[in-house]
Amino acid sequence: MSSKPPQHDVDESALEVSTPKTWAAGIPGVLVSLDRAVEQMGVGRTVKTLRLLNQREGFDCPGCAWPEPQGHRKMAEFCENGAKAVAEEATKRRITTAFFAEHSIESLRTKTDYWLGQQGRLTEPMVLKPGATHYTPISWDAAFTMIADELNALSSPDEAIFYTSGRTSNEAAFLYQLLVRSFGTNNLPDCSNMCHESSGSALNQTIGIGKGSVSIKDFDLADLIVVVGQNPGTNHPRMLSALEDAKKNGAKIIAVNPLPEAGLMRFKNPQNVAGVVGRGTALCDEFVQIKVGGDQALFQAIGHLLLEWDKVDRDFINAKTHGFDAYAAHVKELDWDAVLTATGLTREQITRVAGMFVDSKRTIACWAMGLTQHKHSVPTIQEVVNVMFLRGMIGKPGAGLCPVRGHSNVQGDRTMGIYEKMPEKFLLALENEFSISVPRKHGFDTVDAINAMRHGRGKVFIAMGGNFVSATPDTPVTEKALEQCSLTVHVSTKLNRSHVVHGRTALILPALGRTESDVQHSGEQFVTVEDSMSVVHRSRGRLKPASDQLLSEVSIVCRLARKTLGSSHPVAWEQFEKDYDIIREHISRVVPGCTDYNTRVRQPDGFVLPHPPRDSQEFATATGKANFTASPMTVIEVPEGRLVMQTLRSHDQYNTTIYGLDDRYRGVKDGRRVVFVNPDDIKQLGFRDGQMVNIVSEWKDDPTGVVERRAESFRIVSYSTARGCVATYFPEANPLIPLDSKADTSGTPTSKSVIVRLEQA
Ligand SMILES: Nc1nc2c(c(=O)[nH]1)N[C@H]1C(S)=C(S)[C@@H](COP(=O)(O)OP(=O)(O)OC[C@H]3O[C@@H](n4cnc5c(=O)[nH]c(N)nc54)[C@H](O)[C@@H]3O)O[C@H]1N2
Ligand SMILES: Nc1nc2c(c(=O)[nH]1)N[C@H]1C(S)=C(S)[C@@H](COP(=O)(O)OP(=O)(O)OC[C@H]3O[C@@H](n4cnc5c(=O)[nH]c(N)nc54)[C@H](O)[C@@H]3O)O[C@H]1N2
Ligand SMILES: [Mo]
Repeated sequence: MSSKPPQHDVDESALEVSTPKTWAAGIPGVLVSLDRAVEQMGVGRTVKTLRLLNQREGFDCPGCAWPEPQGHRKMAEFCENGAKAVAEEATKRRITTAFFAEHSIESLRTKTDYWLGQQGRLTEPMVLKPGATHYTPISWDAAFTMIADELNALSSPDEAIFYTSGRTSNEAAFLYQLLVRSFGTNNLPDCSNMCHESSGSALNQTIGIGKGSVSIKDFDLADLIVVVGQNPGTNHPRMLSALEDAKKNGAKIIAVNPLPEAGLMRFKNPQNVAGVVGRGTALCDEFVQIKVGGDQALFQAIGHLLLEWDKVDRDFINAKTHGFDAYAAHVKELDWDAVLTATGLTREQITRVAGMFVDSKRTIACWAMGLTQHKHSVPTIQEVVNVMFLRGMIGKPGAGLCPVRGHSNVQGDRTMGIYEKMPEKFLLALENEFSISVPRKHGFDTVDAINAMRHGRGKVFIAMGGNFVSATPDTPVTEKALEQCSLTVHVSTKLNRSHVVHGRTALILPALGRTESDVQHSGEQFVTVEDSMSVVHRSRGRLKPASDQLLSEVSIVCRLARKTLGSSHPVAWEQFEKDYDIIREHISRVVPGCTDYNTRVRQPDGFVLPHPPRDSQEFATATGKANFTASPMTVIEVPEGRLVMQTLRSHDQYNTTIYGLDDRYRGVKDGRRVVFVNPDDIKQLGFRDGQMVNIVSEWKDDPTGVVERRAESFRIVSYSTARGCVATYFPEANPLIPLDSKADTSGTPTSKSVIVRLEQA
C-alpha cells in the first residue's frame, strides 16, 4: 500500500518550532526511515530494496558518497537518509501523460520543488513545444532527432552546454564526455563546481591531486578527527558509525561549526543496544562555535602556535615539502585581534585546540560545504593543509585529508572526464583510443554557463540529472538565462523546477535509477561508481523499472550520439549500450589508474584508485613537493546592522529534492522559510523570535554600486549560531546569492557567505 502524492503544497503558516535535539539517529531515525520507505514503496518493495542497499551484490546508495566498510558489511548498511533517498527513487508513485495533461506549465511553476518531487517517477519522454501550455508525449527517436537538429544548427559547438549532476555512473559519464568532446566543446559544467571544486583547487596545488588521502580504515587508527564545516548527522550519517568506532578506540573529535549540529554532539547507533536504550556515544570533545568564514584565521592561528611551541614534524617538512620558510614567516606575524574578530572564538579555546593537534600522532581533517562555499575557500582549505603538513599528517596510517564528497558519484564523474578543463594527458588518451580529435579550449563551469546563456552565448542546455535552476545561485537570473535557450533537455528520474523553467522547446527524458535493473542486449548490466575515498566498485539495481519506457543513461547518451554525430563517426556507439563491459574496456585504456578495469571492479570490494600522497608521500605538484601556501588572512567585512548568511540542508532533503518537512534535529517542522538567528542578534537588531522578516542581500556589483536581492517571508528562529551569523535553507534562499559572488580560483558560488539584512515583513 502506498499513499497518494500530496495535492496541497507546503503551507508555511503551519510551521512549528521546537527545542533542537542534542543527539542524532537512534530509534526515531529507524522509525522515520521505515515510515517514509513504506509510504513511498509499500512493505514488500521496502524489504526487497533496503536489503540490497550498499551490499556487494546490490546497488550503491544514491545518497551520499561515504564509503562502504570493506570486508564485513552489516545487514542494514544504510542510514535514515539513505533510506529516504532510496524511497524517493523506488517510490510507487508515477507521473503519467494524464498528469501533464492536467497540469499546465503555468500552474506547475507555482509549485515548490517539494510538491513537484513528491508526484512520483517520470515514466515517458515528454516535449514542451514552442508556445505550448502543456508537456505532451514524444517518442524517444523523435526526441533524439530534435536534439541533434538543434545541436547541429548551432553556429559553434561552444553554444551548447552539457551539465552533469553527481549520480551518473562512471560508464554513462565516460560516454557523455566522449559525446560532448566529439561534438566539439568542453562545456561540461557539473554540480562539483558548486560543491567541492574549492577542495580540488586547493589540493591540486598543494598535494598534486584533487582528492582526499584517507581510507575508511584510517578512522579506526586515528587519535584525532577534526570535522570542519560539515554536518554528518544529516548529510553523511554512516560517518557517525566511523566516528563512534574511532571514539571507542580512544580518538578525540573536534567539531568546528557555527551551529551545534546534533550529529556532531552525540550518536545513538540503532545497531547496538547502547544506541537503542542508552544515551549513545558522545562524539565531539571540543565544539568550536566559529563564525562563518573564520576557519582560515583559526587554522593560521593553530599553525602559528605549533611553530611557536616548535611542535612540528621537521623530518617531514624537510624531506617532503616546499615553501615552509615563507609560510612560517607569514604566520609568525599573526594578528591575534584579527583572528578573534574573524573567528569569534577566545584565544584560550584556540590554544586548547592547537594543543590537541600536538597531542595527536594520527590526525584526520574532514570538511565539506562549510569550507568550500566562501570567497576565500581555496586559501581556507589550504590553511588546513598547512597545519596537517606541519604535523606530517599525510600519507601515513590513521592520518590525512578527507574532503567528504556529496553526490554518490560526483568524484567518479570527474575521474571519467566530466570537467570543463580536463588535463591534456586525458584528452590525448581519448583521441588515441577513439581516433578522434577533441577541443582543447576550456569550457564553461556552472557560473560561466549561466552567464553564457544569459548573454545569448549558450543556446542549448542539456542536463544529465540534477536540478540546475534550483541548485544554482541567483534564481531569477538563472531562470531568465535558461528561458533564453532555444532548447533545454533534462535526463531525469523525478520532476523538478528545471523542467518547468524552460527554453523555447523543452524535453524531459526519463532515465533508469540506481535501484532498477538495467537489461540490455547482452543481459543484465551493472555500472560502477567511485566513493569519497577513491574506491571504485559495482552497483547493480534489481527492481523492475518504474516504466517500460525508461532508458538507461548509457542508452540515452549512445542514441543521442548516433543521431548527433552521424553514422560515419569513428566511435562505435551502437556497441556500448549492448554490453557495458565494452565501455569499461575503453575506460581501462583512457582513464589513469583504471587498467584492467573489468576484472578489478568484479573483485568483491572493487579496487582503490592510486593516490601518490596517500600511497607513498609523493606529490605531483609543480615543485614536486607538498606545497605550503602563505595567504593573507580574510576577515569578512560586515557593515553595521548586517549579518553573514549561510545556506544549508535540512535533515529532510537531498539538495533540491525535499523529502519531507521535518528538520528533526533543529526542531523545525512543516515549513522551510526560516532564518536561524542568534538570540543576542535578534535583540540587538530589535526583532523578536518568531517574527516574520524579509531577507535582503547586499552585493556590490561593479561598476553599478550596491545591488539588493530580496527573499520574502521568513520566520526568525532563535537559535544557537555564532554571533552575527544566520542560516537559511537551500534552495529557498538561493535568490539571495549573487551569481558573480564566487570563490577565488575555484569559481564556486559563495552559498555559505552572503551579507544580508533583515527587514520586518
Ligand atoms: N541527506 C542528505 N545527504 C546529503 C545531501 C543532502 O542534501 N541530504 N547533500 C549531499 C551533497 S551534494 C553534499 S555536497 C553534502 C553536503 O554536506 P554538508 O557540507 O554537511 O552540508 P550543508 O548542509 O551545506 O552543511 C554545511 C555545514 O557547514 C556549517 N558551516 C557553514 N558555514 C561554515 C563556516 O564558515 N565554517 C564552518 N566551520 N562551518 C560552516 C553549517 O553550519 C553546516 O553544519 O552532503 C551530501 N549528502
Ligand atoms: N544555496 C546553496 N546552493 C547550493 C548548495 C548549498 O549548499 N547552498 N549546494 C550545492 C551543491 S553541494 C550541489 S552538489 C548542488 C546540487 O545540484 P544538483 O545535483 O543539480 O541537484 P539535485 O537536487 O541533487 O538534483 C536532483 C534531481 O536529480 C534527478 N536525479 C536523481 N537521481 C537521478 C539519476 O539517477 N539519474 C538522473 N538522470 N537524474 C537523477 C532528479 O530528477 C532530481 O530532481 O547544489 C548546489 N547548490
Ligand atoms: Mo554537493
